[in-house]
Amino acid sequence: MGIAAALVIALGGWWSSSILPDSYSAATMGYVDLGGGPGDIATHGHGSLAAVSVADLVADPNRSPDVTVDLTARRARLTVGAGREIDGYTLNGTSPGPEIRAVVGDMVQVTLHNEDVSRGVTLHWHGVDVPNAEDGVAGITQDAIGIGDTFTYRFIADAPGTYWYHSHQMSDEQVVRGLLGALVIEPAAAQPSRGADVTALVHHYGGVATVNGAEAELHVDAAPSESVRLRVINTDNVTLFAWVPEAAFTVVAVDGTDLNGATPVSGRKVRIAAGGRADLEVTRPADGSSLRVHLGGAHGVILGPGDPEPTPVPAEEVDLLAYGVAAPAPFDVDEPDRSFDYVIGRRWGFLDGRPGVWWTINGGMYPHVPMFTVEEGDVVVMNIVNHSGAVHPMHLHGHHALVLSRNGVAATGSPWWIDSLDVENGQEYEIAFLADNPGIWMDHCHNLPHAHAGLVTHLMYTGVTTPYVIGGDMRNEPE
Ligand SMILES: [Cu+2]
Repeated sequence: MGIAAALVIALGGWWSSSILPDSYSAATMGYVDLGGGPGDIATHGHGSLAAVSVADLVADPNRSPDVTVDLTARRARLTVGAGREIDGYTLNGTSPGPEIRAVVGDMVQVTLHNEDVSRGVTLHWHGVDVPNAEDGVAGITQDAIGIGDTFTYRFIADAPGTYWYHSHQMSDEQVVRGLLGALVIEPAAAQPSRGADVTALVHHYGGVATVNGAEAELHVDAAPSESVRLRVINTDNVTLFAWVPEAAFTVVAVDGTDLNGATPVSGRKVRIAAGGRADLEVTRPADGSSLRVHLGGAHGVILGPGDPEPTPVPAEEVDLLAYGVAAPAPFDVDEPDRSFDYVIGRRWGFLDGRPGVWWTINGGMYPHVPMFTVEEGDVVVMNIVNHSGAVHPMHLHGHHALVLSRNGVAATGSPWWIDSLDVENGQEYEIAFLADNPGIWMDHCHNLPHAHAGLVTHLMYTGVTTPYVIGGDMRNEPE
């Protein structure tokens, strides 16, 4: 056999091994990675005699809701920019959908109805560590909701902070086209008022930058010396930088968790990863001038009247690794039960039969990727390494992780809890989390085209199975 023929055969084998079946269980994809902990590789995704279905991992079914929301998803022509229109989606007739507000401890119940979205819809509660059955991932925690059908999500709003919701069926297409909204969980006790509490949800529609759906500055009627808590939500696929000219501002929370001992900064920008949030405390100057808060290059928020002059983006970032005051971790990060590597690369190969240069995880291409496998109660350390040539906003569902180090430099600031972490090319982040929320959880890049191109794997608890499949009759396609 000639070299050329051998090459064709080898390439054919490589190609055919990349083809995904019409339907498959996410629980059995890839290979088991036990991270140095105990476990039985043979039961991969097939559970055990005592298997628990993701569908049974719900919030207390006997508790009545404190917040009840009905949302209807529809196809729509969205007006963007000066009279331009794009094909998109609305929730209750708008995009973003209505902001959902709850108080910590509330039982939130959201019924989602699909009026006419042919490929089906779901909602994922980004940053809220909901029970697994409520996570909204088509093909893993539920089937996509077909036309005319409804699905009810129920979860306890257990941590005050800034979150958002978005579809996790064909998310690469549905999120960018508008199936999303803000979710704010307020602290329990009426805290001493520090001024207005304002949400600024940033999203690009058809390439047009918007704040809360409008292609314009968001004006906040703040008095001189008044402080505003600005909840910035980055719903786009790329990093958002926020900055305030000269004036000091404080980064009071990141990804739904207040920072400890945060102090005012000036002349710096704040990085908000795709999917991430930052709560900024900004104060209108005492002299009565208005203040412009930049959210990316296009629009932002103006405290006070008028249209203050834009200012260039600062070169320096607020470094959250050393910002604020340290505090002990709630679990022993020095003695993890499991340690995983999540090494992101890029090389030539086949993804579902398509040749190209695709992302890799620990050297393998989707679906030949690790299934990070844990037991409930484990302390888990994950080392995320990126040498793929691009930045990746990494998002683990169902858990918040504590940043331990970056490029070998230990964190010295406030505990920095993340659910969406920008890992730049050449960077290495060590994070830790407590495995306290059983289920099968996506652990993926939130630059959604990257996820669609295979930058996806899962965290699975032993003994948990899913009755849902990727593909299948409902054509579930979470990315
Ligand atoms: Cu990415």
